[in-house]
Amino acid sequence: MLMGSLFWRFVSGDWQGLPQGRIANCLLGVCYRVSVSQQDIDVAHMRAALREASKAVGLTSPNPPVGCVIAKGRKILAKGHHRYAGGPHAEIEAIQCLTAKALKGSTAYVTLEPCSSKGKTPPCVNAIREAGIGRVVYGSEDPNPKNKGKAARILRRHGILSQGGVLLRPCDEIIRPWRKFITTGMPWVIAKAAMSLDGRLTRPGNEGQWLSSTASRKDAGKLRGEVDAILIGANTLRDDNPALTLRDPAALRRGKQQPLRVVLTRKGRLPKRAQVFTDSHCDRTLVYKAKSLRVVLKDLAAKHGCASVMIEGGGKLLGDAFSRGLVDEACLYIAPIFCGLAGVPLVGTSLSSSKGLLDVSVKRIGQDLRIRGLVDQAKVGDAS
Ligand code: AOF
Ligand code: ZN
Repeated sequence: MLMGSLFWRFVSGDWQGLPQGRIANCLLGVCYRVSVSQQDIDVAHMRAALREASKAVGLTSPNPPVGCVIAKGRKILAKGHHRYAGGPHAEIEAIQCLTAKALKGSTAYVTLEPCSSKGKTPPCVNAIREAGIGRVVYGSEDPNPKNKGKAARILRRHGILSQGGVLLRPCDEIIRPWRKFITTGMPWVIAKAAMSLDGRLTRPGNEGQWLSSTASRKDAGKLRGEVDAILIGANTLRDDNPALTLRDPAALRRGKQQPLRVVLTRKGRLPKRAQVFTDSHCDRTLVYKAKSLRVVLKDLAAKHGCASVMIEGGGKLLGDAFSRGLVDEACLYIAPIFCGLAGVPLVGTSLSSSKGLLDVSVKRIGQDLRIRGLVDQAKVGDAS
C-alpha cells in the first residue's frame, strides 16, 4: 500500500512533500525504470514468440498456431512452436530444448494462454510447473472453453506468477481464423479473386484465363499456405481445369500439407479427367453435390478439421458467399484491364446491402493492386 501510494505520488509529480523527498525520488525513479524495462523485455520476448507462432500458421488445424520462447532476463534460452495437431504444444517444444537447471526460475512467453486440460496431449500448465518455470507471460486468452481463463489461477496456486494480454492485438490476429472455428464451428472464409478494373473475373472471348500478372499469382499462391481448403464452383473446374495445389516453396519447407480441394456442384456432371481428379494429390479432392455453401463449410470444419478455407471462384460461388454473409476476409488482385459486360462479375448476384472492408491493406504488385481486408459484417460500405 505504502509503496503504491508513494509510487503514485511520484508518477503524478506530487513528491515534493514526501519525507526525505530526494531519496524517495531517487529510489522510486529506480523502481520505475526497472519496471519499465521489465515491460520492454516482456514485449521484446513476446515479439520473438510471435515470430515462432507465424511459423505455425497453416500447419496446425484444428489446433491454433502458437509460439513460445523461454528466457532469463534479456536472454532467450529456447524457442518453439506448435508444428502439427496432435504434436507437442509450443511450450513443450521450447521446454524440451533445455536442462532442468536452465529452466529453473526462467520465464515462458507464450502467444496463447497455456492449456490446462488434457486433450491429445497433457496440459501445458503441468509441464510448466514441473519444469520449475517461475513466471509465465502470455498474449491472448484461450477462446477454447476447455481452457479459457483457467491458467492464471492454476499457476498462481503453484506459486507461479502469470500475466496475460501482452501484445494482445497481434497475438489475437494470429489466431483469428482459429478463434472463429473453435467458438462457432465454422471455418474462417477468405474470398480470393483476380479481377479487372470493371470488376470482372474473366476476359472476353478466347483471350485466356489470366487477368493478373505472374507476380500477383505467385503472391496469391502464398495465401494457399495459410488455409486448410480451397473451394471452387463446378464452372471454374470446367472452364479453367485448375490444379489448386500449394506450390510456395517456403510453405512446403515448413511441412504444410496440400490444402483440400473442394468442388461444389449442383448436378455432379464434372470432367473426370480434370487435374484435381487425376494428379498425385487426387486423394485431397472432395466433391459436394447439391449442398448449400453453409452446409459445406460446417462439414469441412466438423469432419475435416478445417479452421480456414479460401474461395477461389467463380462469380456464382463468390456471390453466394458474399450475399449469405459467409465471407470473413477478401483478398483481391486488381489488374489494369477492362473486360466489359460479357465477363463474369466478381459478385455475380444482387446484395441486399453493400459490404465494406475493415483493416484494409493495399499493396502494389507490379502493375496490379492487391486489396486485402476483413469484411465488416455489421456495417454497409461507406461511400464518403
Ligand atoms: C497451448 N499451446 O501450442 C497449443 C494450445 O488436443 P490438444 O492436446 O493438442 O489441445 C488442443 C487445445 O490446446 C486447443 O484447442 C487450444 O485450446 C490449446 N492449444 N495450447 O498452450 C499450444 N496448440
Ligand atoms: Zn498446451
